[in-house]
Amino acid sequence: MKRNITIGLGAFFLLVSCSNKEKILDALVNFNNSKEAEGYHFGDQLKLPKEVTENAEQVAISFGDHESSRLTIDPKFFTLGDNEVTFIIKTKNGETLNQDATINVFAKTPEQNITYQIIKDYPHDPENFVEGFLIEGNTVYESDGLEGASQLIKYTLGAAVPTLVTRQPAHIFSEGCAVVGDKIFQLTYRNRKIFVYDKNTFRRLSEFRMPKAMKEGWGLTYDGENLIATDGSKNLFYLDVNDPSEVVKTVSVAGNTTVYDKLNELEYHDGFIYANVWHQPFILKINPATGEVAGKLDFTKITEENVQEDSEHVLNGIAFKGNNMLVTGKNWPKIYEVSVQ
Ligand SMILES: [Ca+2]
Repeated sequence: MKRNITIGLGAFFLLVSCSNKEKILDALVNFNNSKEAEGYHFGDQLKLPKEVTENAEQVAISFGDHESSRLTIDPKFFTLGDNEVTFIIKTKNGETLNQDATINVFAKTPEQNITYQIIKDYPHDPENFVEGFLIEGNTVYESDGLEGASQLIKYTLGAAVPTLVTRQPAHIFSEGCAVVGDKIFQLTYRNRKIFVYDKNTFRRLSEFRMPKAMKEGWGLTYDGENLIATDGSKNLFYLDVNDPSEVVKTVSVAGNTTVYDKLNELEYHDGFIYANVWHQPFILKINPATGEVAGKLDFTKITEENVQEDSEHVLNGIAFKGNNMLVTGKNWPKIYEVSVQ
């Protein structure tokens, strides 16, 4: 009889423990889901539901390689945009519960809607799958992608015919490019190489390994001090111009209500970084000090006109001609000159 009572009690405690565990995790999941769209700002406290706090001895947030028991959106641990974390809860009855969550951290100030006027357009070779695009004076430097079709070209704005071309071997997929003095740097998509050319002759001068921290090579620009690269995430990677296999720092990007996870072609201009987002019809103006999106230019109309034939023919080219922006895309037949208001 005594044995049965023990088993009965054991089962009872097991049941209580199970339902307690479910109660804690359900409450945490509901809480995290409800906060995902709303997001947080740096300095905010995480006010976890009482089902968690009343039953927890300790709550920690794991970021994979590090952990924090402070339930604050501290920039020491969190980055702007989405943060994939795991809540680790030590319950009062000695259990450890894990729950994954996405915590979004947004910019404090809403991004400005930047107005513009298209004042002119120029021809662009619709064969070119643009991955890198910039202009110096009247000379356009363009890096075009796809395996078997990758090349670096230069041409005079207005004439789509290149004056200089260097093609890549078929297995190389070229991505963003940036001019630094007399050199031009060219990223590759998954070849994990960064090529350096003489910009006047396109003679290849050297190559570097892409930094391990970057998943892939996407966009590239130069701010006068560092190269800045994207890898298809929310991050801007600052690379040492003397050794671009070294990451100097990483800046994560987010808007006031939006996570931007696929930053692509870039252009540094007048203290800001301009980036387009893969498969989105707009260009972001990013404050490089914080990663906050300060403004946004909406190019829905020209994107719709150019994307009709193929959904991959997305906006992907930003350059500055003086203070006017030049915008183009993958296989677009035009380059648009935009006067930014
Ligand atoms: Ca560019």
